[in-house]
Amino acid sequence: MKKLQKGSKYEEYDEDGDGIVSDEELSHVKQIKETETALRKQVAQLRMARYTLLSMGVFTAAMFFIPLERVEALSDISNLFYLSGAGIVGAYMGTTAWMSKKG
Ligand SMILES: [Ca+2]
Repeated sequence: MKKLQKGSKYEEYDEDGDGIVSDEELSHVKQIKETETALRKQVAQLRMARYTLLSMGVFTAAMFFIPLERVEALSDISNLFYLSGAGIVGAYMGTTAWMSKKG
């Protein structure tokens, strides 16, 4: 009987922990990898949406401490900032809702 090397990275595919990676368990590998990739992507998107929301909050709070003439000079940029930030967060929420509905 063939064995995996000690500390093999494929050990995690032994799902029932009997020390044997069976054909059936190997056939799950692709599915597991796909799920892991999807999960990583989801986490990255969640992080992006979170940081966007956070930076919008910080930006808004910072506005209170910036002299009025600077706020006015920056208004074009800040408008764009809010619109694109809301776009990112909205797209995240939309796709998340759509994906979870799709299953
Ligand atoms: Ca097994």
